[in-house]
Amino acid sequence: MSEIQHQFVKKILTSASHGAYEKGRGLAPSNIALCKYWGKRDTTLNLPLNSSLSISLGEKGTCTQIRRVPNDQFILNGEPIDPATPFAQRLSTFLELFREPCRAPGFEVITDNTIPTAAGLASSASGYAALVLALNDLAGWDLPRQLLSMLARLGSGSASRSLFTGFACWHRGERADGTDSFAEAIETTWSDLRIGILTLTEAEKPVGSRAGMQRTLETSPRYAGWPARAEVDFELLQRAIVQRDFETLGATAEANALEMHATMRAAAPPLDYFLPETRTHIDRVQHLRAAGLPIYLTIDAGPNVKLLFQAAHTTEVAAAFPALEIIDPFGASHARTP
Ligand code: 2P0
Repeated sequence: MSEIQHQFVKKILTSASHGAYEKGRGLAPSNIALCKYWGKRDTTLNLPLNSSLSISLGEKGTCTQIRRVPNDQFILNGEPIDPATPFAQRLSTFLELFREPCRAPGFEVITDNTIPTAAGLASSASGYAALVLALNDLAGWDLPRQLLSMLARLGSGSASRSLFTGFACWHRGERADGTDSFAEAIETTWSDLRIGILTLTEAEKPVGSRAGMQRTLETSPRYAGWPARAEVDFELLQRAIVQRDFETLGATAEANALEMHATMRAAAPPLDYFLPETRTHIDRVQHLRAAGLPIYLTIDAGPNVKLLFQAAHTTEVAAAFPALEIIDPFGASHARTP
């Protein structure tokens, strides 16, 4: 990791307490962006070109336990990870930032995901958020979540939003030093909102988000319009949440996702994350809506489709999509952010 990143971490940790415990633990939900993050203004500090807004996926996410050991050891879903894999290398590089502050030559990281890794269900988001929470616990920093969101951001941009349950927004910020690019919760609940997940494949995507967004930014002629468009959607979504305006929420999220994919497809070489079934599902959702069912969709950097609908329509939506996994993001069993 670069000196700039080390300095950034140092700055964030100036307000940290010091406890130093034997073990740390962190739990973070996955999140789905309704206004997508796609493109960076700074790749070192992971600063985005546009603000983004997400909803967390209840109990779907990552649980991570961490302790100090002489050399890094990673266990993912019960399986030891070969240190030579890109996954382990990215993790070790990120942990470089925390060896000195945690007085740890190495870290044992035991991580359990309840979502497939790298299948477009934002596992890097919950992964880096849970890791930062575990580090905060291990070192007794007792940092507020907004500051933790900036540390998680260095691991993966979307991880900044996974520090929160329910709706979260990640502000793009203006400053070059990255200190105003943080995420925070939108303090509200929307009890009849439902998310449906249509998992078409759990296979790893051919182009990761990081490389994909960079390619889009550098080569897609449509990208010039993206940051301003996303800021408009960000505002529309915030208003829709306050006003409980489901139609605006759904329509804005769907249009935002389809614009992101159109922008990616205009890249050179084109970036197309869809499978034929993805297109079939998009048609299906749009036909059902034209026939009067209030249902919308969003799609991340992968082929899987996520539906947005209200509890009153669960029976019709489940009948139309029998393989659907339905999530109640504000359900009573989901702990709220402390
Ligand atoms: C999002 N995605 O807002 C968008 C929509 C995927 C599609 O954030 O380079 O893994 O680690 O900051 O966070 C995925 O990008 O990228 C992502 P990095 P990240 O959820």
